[in-house]
Amino acid sequence: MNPKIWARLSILLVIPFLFSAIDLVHRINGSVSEDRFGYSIANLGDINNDGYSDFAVGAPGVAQSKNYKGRVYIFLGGSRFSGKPDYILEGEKPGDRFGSAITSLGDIDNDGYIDYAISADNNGEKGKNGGKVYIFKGITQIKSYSLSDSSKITDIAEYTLLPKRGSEYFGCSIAGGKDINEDNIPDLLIGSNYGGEEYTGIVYIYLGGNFDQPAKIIKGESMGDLFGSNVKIIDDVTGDGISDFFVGAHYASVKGKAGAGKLYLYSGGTIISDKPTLTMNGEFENGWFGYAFEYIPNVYTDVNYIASSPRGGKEGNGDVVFLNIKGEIVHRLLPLSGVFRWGNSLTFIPDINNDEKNEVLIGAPTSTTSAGFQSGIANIFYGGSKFTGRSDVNINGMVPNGEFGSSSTYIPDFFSKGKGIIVIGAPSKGKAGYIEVYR
Ligand SMILES: [Ca+2]
Ligand SMILES: [Ca+2]
Ligand SMILES: [Ca+2]
Ligand SMILES: [Ca+2]
Repeated sequence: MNPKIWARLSILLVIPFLFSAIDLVHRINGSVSEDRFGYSIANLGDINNDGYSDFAVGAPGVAQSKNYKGRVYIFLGGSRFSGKPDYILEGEKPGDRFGSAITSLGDIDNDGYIDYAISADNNGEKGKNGGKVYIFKGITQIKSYSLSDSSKITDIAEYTLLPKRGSEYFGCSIAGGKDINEDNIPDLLIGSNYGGEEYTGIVYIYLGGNFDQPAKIIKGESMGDLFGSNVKIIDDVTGDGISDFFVGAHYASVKGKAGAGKLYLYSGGTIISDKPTLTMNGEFENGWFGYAFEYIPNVYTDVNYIASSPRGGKEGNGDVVFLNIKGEIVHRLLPLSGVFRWGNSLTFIPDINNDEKNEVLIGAPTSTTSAGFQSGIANIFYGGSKFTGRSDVNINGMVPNGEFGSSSTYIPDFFSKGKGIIVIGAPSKGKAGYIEVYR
């Protein structure tokens, strides 16, 4: 064989193995102690309409902070990535926790620029800890904003949304970017986990880009359920072509077990029903089932969803289950020793090792590793035709109390079409948080 041809062939043979690993691109640190940088991470979509997806990292700070308002760092995608934020936004008042949750809204005004929402779940405008959500359109407004001058976040937000009363924690979760009522305009869900007349927790639904008032409110079942702690809009799973959505209530009682947790699936439609299509129940007292969940199509053949009880399992250090379309558990993955809060974050990742199966990331932020107490871990499982229960990539946190793996998100098309990144957050107790960016 011609040696030159042989050399080219071996490169072709090696490439698939190179793709099976992921590489650290940047580690990015927060700016001040207890900023909780990396508490929330969101794929915004393309907010500046340049073809590359952009992302945001929330650094909301701690509740009752006396001097820190909360910040959101926006990173624009492109063929070069410096690791420096392109924009930094700041909340209104100390203790607001601006950046507690962030979501893409899709292009609600159809101008080609993707829009997005940021919450401050401890904002006090409607009463202490009422919460507030800010809607931003594309990038034009934030270009005129600067932390160093007096410009306020309310001057550049297109709309601001408030709860009915104080103590709701309105915006503890937010989800948008997909159309749930078939009017071709993406919609917005806002969780208020102490909201409602009976303090069950509620979810506000804003439809069709109309933010004057919610089109609908869905309530939890019982007082203290923390219904709406987590919300997520997913592609259609009910077969009618309309996107559906999940709501978690991780403190709900199940058969007398306090804090076992519940997870509800609601069907999108021209009329959205209060009645969930599917209810999944936690099994462990104080296990917090429904704290994290994800729709994971085409990871394993028999699996549709992943959900966790991060304080469940026999030892209370977490339990992760894989469920089929009917919400039945088909696989269970228990944590290894030293792993805590197993399943605190769960993230769907489209195929990265080119085997035409998607992947899933499981974070366990209070795990103890060689880096120290509660340094945290993140494990990536490459999908396959068979469930093996073995993780393919293990990433350890770097610092004690870093809580690496608290949050994670996949950002598609960040470097170019088809070249995405995985961003993992370590909001860190007692110091500035950090994120790691992998490609
Ligand atoms: Ca962009
Ligand atoms: Ca837009
Ligand atoms: Ca809609
Ligand atoms: Ca549907």
